Amino acid sequence: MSKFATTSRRGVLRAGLAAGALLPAASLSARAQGGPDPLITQVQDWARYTGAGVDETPYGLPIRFESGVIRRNVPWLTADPISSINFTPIHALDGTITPAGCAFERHHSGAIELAKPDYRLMINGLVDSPLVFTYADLERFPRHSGVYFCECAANSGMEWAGAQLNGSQFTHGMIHNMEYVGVPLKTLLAEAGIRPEGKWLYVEGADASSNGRSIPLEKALDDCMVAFKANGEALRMEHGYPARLVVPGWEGNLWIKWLRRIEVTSGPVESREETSKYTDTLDNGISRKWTWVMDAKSVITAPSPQVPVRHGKGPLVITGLAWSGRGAITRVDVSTDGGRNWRTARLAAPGQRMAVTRFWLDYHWDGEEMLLQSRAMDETGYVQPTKDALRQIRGENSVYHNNGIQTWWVRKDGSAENVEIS
Ligand SMILES: Nc1nc2c(c(=O)[nH]1)N[C@H]1C(S)=C(S)[C@@H](COP(=O)(O)O)O[C@H]1N2
Ligand SMILES: [Mo]
Repeated sequence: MSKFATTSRRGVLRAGLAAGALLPAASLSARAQGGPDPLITQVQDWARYTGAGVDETPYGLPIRFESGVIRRNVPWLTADPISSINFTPIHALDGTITPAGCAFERHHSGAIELAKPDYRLMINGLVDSPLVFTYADLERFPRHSGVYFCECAANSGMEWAGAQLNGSQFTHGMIHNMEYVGVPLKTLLAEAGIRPEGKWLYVEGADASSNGRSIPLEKALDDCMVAFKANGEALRMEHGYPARLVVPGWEGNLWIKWLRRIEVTSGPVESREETSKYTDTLDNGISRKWTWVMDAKSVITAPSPQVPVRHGKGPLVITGLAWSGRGAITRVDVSTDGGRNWRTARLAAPGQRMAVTRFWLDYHWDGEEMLLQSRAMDETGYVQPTKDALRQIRGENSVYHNNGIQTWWVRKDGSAENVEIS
């Protein structure tokens, strides 16, 4: 109804001003299109009528024109959506924070609905006093906040044998970056009191898979957190509502969702998730375990296969994401010729440790083909390797921890494809 209400005075005024202010641009566009642009010369419906009332969207979704910016999966990748993965549309985002509604999900036995009153967190094992916390208990401890990336160790795992999936969403979208609020794990552990023999934790979730993992005590006492808010609001069900473990810089599999139990142990449990899975089989057939840290990595999100260049030569913004589990990204270089020459990109907000960093390269495109690559460096001096260099160490039997340099081939018509150069 409100759409057909009488024009408000403010609406008319705003339309009048806008038309006046945009006149120089209107004459430009008239020249380009061979006629006056009605978007400039005529009052549009959105200025003629009032818009939606405040109560029509009590909790909003993106405007319908952005309905393609969604998590997507690769159907052939897993046998069943209950134990599967979908991908963050990183190609369509900018800045660094991942909106929760399109942040990738990975679960081993489905996402569970666990209400706050039913939530319990147990700490047992080598502690002075075994404890059980309710959700309300957790809220009474001093809180901590931090922005961290969570990357599944299998991110880019399909690319070991060569270029596979056409889009940064699919090659690099098993990552999200959110602002968490929660209680430092060390606070809760201190409450229980760790006995001297306690050197490791075994952490598990309330879901059927439990996703149990061993974490060395040193990391737990350093920067781990039991988080209950992400990007200001309660965690989404699929991300572990009402509480999950945040393990900054370490592989996503350790970020236990629906966290239900923390056992202090003297040694690692060697559970399924850290033996048969999440180990890295090397060229000689021997599997390396405890590859916890996510090494520095980057990807150009646009242009990329899902984001072709839609204009001719001239100004072109090349942008992407970089991150390192060892600290802050200090530099990102971009190549347009497959790694022969490099230019240093601009970092939007440098210095954010274990969080995603946005980079932009303000480029002048000559309209010729490009082989686009980005190369990240972190505060430890580590430089993101080429895929060839990585394969020399790791062989081709790996799945996890593929942080090799990605190449997009941009053709003269602006379309882009996932390729590898050697
Ligand atoms: N309880 C539980 N925690 C879990 C999982 C799970 O299946 N169950 N999956 C793990 C894996 S493999 C990853 S990569 C991350 C994914 O977190 P997300 O779903 O918020 O993206 O959660 C981890 N924590
Ligand atoms: Mo994962």
